[in-house]
Amino acid sequence: MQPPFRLFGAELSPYSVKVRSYLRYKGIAHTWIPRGPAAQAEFQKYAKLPLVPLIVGADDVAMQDSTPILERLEAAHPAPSITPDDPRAAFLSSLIEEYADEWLNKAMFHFRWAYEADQLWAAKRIVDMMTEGAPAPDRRPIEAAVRERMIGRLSFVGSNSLTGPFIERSFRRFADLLEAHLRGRPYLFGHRPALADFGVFGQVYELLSDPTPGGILRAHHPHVVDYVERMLEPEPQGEWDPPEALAPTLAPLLQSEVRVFLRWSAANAAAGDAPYTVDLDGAAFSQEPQKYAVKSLAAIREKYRAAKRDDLDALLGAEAAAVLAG
Ligand SMILES: N[C@@H](CCC(=O)N[C@@H](CS)C(=O)NCC(=O)O)C(=O)O
Repeated sequence: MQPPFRLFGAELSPYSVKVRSYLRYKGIAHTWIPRGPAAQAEFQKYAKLPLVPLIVGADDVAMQDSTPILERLEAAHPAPSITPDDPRAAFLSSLIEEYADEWLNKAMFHFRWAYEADQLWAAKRIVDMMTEGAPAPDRRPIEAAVRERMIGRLSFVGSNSLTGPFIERSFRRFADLLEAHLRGRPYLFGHRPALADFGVFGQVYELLSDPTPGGILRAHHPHVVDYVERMLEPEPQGEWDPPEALAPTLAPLLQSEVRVFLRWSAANAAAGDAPYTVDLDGAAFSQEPQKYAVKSLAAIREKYRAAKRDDLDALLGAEAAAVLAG
């Protein structure tokens, strides 16, 4: 038997729990290694960037970045596939994963570090990871330092006093649309999880674990809460739904939230190195460019070129299709 993969991750990292759920779904043997001091030397030996998740195989080959990690593992472990049979659904699954990684993450990070109750809870959990359960003489200054450092990073995802209300409205709309879609099926594309589910799960798992967004979800989105539970240990429950069956509740999500995300992403890519402002349905959204999203937009545009057809564009709506066409 192959020795298991070693997955260095953090419970508070959406991209780490995304990869962990994927490995569980595939039945790929792995050891989850929390990124604390005990793992630091080994982490540094393999990591090219100081980021989790980091996964190391039996061959000692290390991979970082959750999307290519899933793509490469999927090539080596094709069954059960996380790619819907229908090529339109397969593209939409990649697009919704991109939306989750690059846009839903704004809501996740914003709620965690903009509200006092959420800041205190997240800083406590991070210090728990740093101290690995060992009694710390006085944790308070460490928690205060973590809190201050992370609040300072809000601007990296574009959260500020002007964009905050927009990010929150966008999250609530997304949660309402996801709730409606999941009333009819256990996973985004039917009765088995697709790439998009792993991306969405990672972010929503974190949102559910924080007091403010978790409170919103628990009060109004019972199907989303069940979905997060299900995605922790996903199991196939049947077949993919055809796009025609998905359309009544998936097209509204694509034509509202995913469209707004793509408009932002196009502006982010066009901005170069300078801070920019983009009009998002009447709201001025200002931030510093996010470099990773420029690369991932180029990758999703490439996939769109291969998948493009009229009945895909009808699901996406004209504006989203135009952004994807570049
Ligand atoms: N695009 C990367 C993003 C990875 C990432 O941003 N990881 C964060 C945690 S979610 C991180 O490690 N930040 C540095 C730190 O926590 O020390 C992926 O999909 O894996």
